[in-house]
Amino acid sequence: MNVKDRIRSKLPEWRERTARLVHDHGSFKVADVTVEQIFGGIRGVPIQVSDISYVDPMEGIRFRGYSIPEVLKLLPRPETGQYPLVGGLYYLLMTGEVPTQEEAEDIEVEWKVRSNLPDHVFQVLKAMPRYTHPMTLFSQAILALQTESIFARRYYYGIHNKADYWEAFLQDSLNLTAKLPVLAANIYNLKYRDGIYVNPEPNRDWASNFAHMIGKEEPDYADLCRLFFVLHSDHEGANVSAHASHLVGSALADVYLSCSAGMNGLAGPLHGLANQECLRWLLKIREHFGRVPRRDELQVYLESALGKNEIIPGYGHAVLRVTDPRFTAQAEFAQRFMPEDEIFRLAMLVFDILPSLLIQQGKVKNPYPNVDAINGTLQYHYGVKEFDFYTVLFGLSRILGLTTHITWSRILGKPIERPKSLTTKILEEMIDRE
Ligand code: FAM
Repeated sequence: MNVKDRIRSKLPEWRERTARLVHDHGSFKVADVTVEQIFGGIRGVPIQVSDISYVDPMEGIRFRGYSIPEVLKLLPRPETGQYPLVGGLYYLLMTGEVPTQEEAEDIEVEWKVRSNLPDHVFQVLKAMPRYTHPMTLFSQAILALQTESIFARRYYYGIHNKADYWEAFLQDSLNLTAKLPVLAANIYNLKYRDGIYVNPEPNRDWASNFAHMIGKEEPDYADLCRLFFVLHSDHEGANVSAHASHLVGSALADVYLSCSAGMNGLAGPLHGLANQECLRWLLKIREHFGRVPRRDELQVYLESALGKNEIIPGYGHAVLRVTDPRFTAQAEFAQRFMPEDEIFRLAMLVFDILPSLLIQQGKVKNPYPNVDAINGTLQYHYGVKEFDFYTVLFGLSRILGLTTHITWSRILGKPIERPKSLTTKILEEMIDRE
């Protein structure tokens, strides 16, 4: 398998680089931590090193050093599509190299071969009440798949050379990611299409198979899936879902246990659920006016909302200080494929007016849109109108990043995480002693 060989060829260099940093500069102080940061969600405190992706405040995410426009330009595409093969993106994340067409297609083939789901997974899901949130089903399904973990089995039977763990983690990562489209699509079908079960087709790529299995056959929607799954695949190593899965994995929990944990974090309303709020807000504006408002009408509406200290969904970011390039990439898609869509026009009108109002208000650190300001708009246009499902789409993509982080953590032999907690009294005494 090419991806495994490519990773293997890079191991010595990366292991040596990490070991040298710890050996030569182990006592170098990276940061101080303030009381405010401890009580404020450890905001901004560097807690780990990960080379899969990095969010630059002024530029947005870079995957293995490549910006979003570069990734969209450089990655190989399918014959029938205009956006990259997700298999190529996975190759880039895993190896750090832009794949050739053949290398990208190799991953797609690996995924096809590994895509079958054991029967018990949907038996578990079908036993759940109908009103179960699709993210709960998604996380449960990943947990149910843990029965298939190659690492868990090998560890039980005694692979004790730490330097070899990563190979089993890579196998588990490929197996889990291969099953995600059929898993997510059939959760959609279970929830919203009377429980029909659709199998993947051998001649389709990972993303277009997902589109096919949820019954969306427009070629544009397959391209939107490719774009969406590439854009959401990673957002460096310290956000809630990435850190949750990294933490669980540090106890040598396998890929399934770790990714299920990551998905439980993503299911929180402050993380992955935000995208549905944004679409709901845009629809509320359209309903308020009975149509897309004129510019002057929207300006008054937004001024009034900010006057009442309302939070505008889809705007602001904890790290970014510019328009999220993932927003821009999806806006360009919409401009090309659905320029007349009413909700898209409304989203762009908000984009035109709101940043300067937020700047005038002077509170928000980033007055520009994040990716959630447009995600739902595009899905809604293509008839994926079940808001609850949007976070599963996000999760399906994000596991590409999570599995890469976990595999590389094992490659680099990262230890179990064990930060320290203090009591309030100890903290007060520390301050008094200063
Ligand atoms: N509309 C109005 N006011 C906002 C705002 C917005 N979109 N975003 C931040 N503010 C306010 C915020 O309430 C705070 O006010 P107070 O000082 O009165 O408490 C002030 O601006 C400073 O906040 P900040 O430091 O700029 O933002 P944070 O880093 O604390 O929070 C976000 C970042 C993303 C949680 C925040 O901007 C927000 O709630 N945005 C709307 C929800 C959203 O779009 N979430 C999706 C985030 C996305 F990137 C993701 O993770 N999926």
